[in-house]
Amino acid sequence: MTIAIEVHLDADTALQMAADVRAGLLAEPKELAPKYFYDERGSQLFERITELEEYYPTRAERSILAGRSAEIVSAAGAPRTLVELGSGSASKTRHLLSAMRDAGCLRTYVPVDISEEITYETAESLVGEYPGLAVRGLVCDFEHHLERIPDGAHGRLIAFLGGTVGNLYPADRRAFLARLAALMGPGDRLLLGTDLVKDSARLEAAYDDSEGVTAEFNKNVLEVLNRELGGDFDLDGFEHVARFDADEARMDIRLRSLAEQTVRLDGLDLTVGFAAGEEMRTEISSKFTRERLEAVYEEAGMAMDGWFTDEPGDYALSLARPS
Ligand code: SAH
Ligand code: AVI
Repeated sequence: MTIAIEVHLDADTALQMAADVRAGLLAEPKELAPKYFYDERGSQLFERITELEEYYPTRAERSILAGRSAEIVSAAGAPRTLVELGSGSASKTRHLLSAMRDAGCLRTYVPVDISEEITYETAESLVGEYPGLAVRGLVCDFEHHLERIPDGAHGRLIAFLGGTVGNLYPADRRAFLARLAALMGPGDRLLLGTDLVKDSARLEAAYDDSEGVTAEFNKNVLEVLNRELGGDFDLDGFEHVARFDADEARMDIRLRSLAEQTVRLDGLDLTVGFAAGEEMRTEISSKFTRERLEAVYEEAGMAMDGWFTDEPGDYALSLARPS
């Protein structure tokens, strides 16, 4: 079989979501985890974000992959398996897959994503585009199910693109990368996409676009809570807020309550109040420098092995090995 997809979104995942959301809504200030953005509509909205003029990271990463995938694949030791964490539509991944095919090493692609629909669609398109490719997908939460990633006897390239690592809080990121390092064999390499620190006006425009797509993406998390947890959030009762926090070097994305209001979530048997102007954080998006990333790798038990940026220096892909 060329496509095999394991789904690990089970009763435990639903319980985990319920527990996370309850804790986040009862916290001070309130907070939701960004992984809950990505239902089918959330994935589609993210795809629209990647096409926006203001949202440069996707274009920047694509330009690096378009120019340097052959070099990356060779530096990674011509691996037979490409594992991709948070694969989504894998639109930029084609450059890596094509470079692996051209190097004669491509055998298996392992997309790992929490969003079921987009993972099936991506797997189907890719087997059509790369004859002979085996796709072994995992629909799961990569923060909980990393150990389910299949072993690769001939080395794996583990790609984590798009800057999604920046959506993890520092403590979660540390734990996640340390677990990943522990799973990597000496022949495995991580290819990590990270957005770089830059002018705050450009960053804020990238996360608050003029067409309002990012605002819609942000508010979609309330739709997810309404559907999955029997909530009655009124999406018009909240506005999108995106600020660059220079001290933490990260975008801080929130929903601000436009009025005093009460929200009921039957699935949690919970009623929460929002004050007028109260903000609930829905996402962070950390921005890096090379030095900071080297330190991030070191504390996770990895070492940087390669550094590739786009022409203006907006975005970086780095290779890392377990140390
Ligand atoms: N790699 C793509 C998509 C980035 S969007 C790109 O660069 O354009 C982030 C992706 O990560 C989404 O597809 C989302 O569903 C997935 N994702 C977010 N949190 C996740 C988690 N905890 N476990 C698995 N997938 C996750
Ligand atoms: C997926 N992730 C890297 C995006 C980012 O840039 O942090 C998600 C996003 N949020 C708002 N716009 C894009």
